[in-house]
Amino acid sequence: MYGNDFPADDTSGGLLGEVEAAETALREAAERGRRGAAGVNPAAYFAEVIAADQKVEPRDWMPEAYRATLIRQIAQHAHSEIIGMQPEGNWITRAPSLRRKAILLAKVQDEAGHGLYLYAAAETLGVSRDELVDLLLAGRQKYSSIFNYPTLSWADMGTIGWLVDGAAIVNQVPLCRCSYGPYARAMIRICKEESFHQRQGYEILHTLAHGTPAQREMAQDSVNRWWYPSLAMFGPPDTDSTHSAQSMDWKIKRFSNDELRQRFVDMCVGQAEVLGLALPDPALCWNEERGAYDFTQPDYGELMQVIKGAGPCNRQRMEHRRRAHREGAWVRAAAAAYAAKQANQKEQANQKEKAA
Ligand code: FAQ
Repeated sequence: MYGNDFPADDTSGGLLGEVEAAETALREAAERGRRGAAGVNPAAYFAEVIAADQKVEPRDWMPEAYRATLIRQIAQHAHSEIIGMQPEGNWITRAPSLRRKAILLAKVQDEAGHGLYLYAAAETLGVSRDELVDLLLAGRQKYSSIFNYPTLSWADMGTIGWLVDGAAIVNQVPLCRCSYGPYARAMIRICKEESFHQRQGYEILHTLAHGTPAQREMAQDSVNRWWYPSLAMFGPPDTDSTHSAQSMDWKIKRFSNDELRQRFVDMCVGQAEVLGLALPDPALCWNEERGAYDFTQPDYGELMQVIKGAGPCNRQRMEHRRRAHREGAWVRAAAAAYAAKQANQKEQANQKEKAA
């Protein structure tokens, strides 16, 4: 399923089939219904649900650490989608044609939508979107390292789609089988949209790679800059990953950071060949024994620096987000006033109906 012989129109390496399987499993789990809810020890029931590969739902008892892990991961994921709009937003006004502009605009809007689904999934755990946004703005929650790198050329729009959305898909398809129902359901829809995002990026790069020498050079330069940061998106190596073991026991994560990174590399090699672009790793070579590619690991020291806030664009990204939040205050106030007015009108209409 993760091999290189994907059909030409499926640059996600056939992963969409896995999304559909997860969707069917979710439906079947819902149909089977919940067993033994009444009078059962809640911790035992939680363990049973996890062991049976069923879904934990918001109304269910869950260990506080499970809840906290989910809030941390889903919030980080939501913030990534919202901050992730900035590097591409930078190129909307400079897209080379109306067609490219319309597509990029739609993609960036999708990212806002993904952020909203994810904040809504996090809210089912008893935390409000406002609280999560405040934590991000106060620098107390993270977002993905990848969005702290600059977008220097139009080719970066192609590479972000191919590599960044590609890495996101490899990471997120297993999350469609996450043990927490609202997160798993949000991920199904997100992965379907990410697949389109990846294809549009691949198509931009394919066009550039088969264009003029200058366009080809721009595409190669872009792949050279984004390759290692994309590998780093999967997180620290398994030996340094603080949360993986527990998250895998709880079936929040289904694969370790290194397993997913390897899948991504194995998927990209064949795709780079079709593009006619080189991956910037002289050590990349097929290992017959492992049935996988050997590759140079990203610089994890750099990843930690970026996570701590010292990446090339961390300051700029956060300043922009804080400014946008400040400048959007009147929109939030207007929306709240409108909602209150509507609720008031509805209440008055109800009372009138009762009195009549
Ligand atoms: N960046 O113990 P682990 C996208 C932190 S969405 C920043 O391995 P875990 C769509 C980690 O939080 C991209 N921080 O952690 C798009 C933890 O810190 P803490 C976002 C990172 O959670 C495309 C510490 O390091 N995707 O791209 C990173 O088990 C194009 C130790 O790490 C998701 O969020 C990193 N790269 O595994 C949008 C997917 N890696 O909290 C726009 C969901 C690690 O202890 C344009 N998240 N850290 O202080 C996950 O799958 C996981 O959270 C991992 C990390 C795999 C990211």
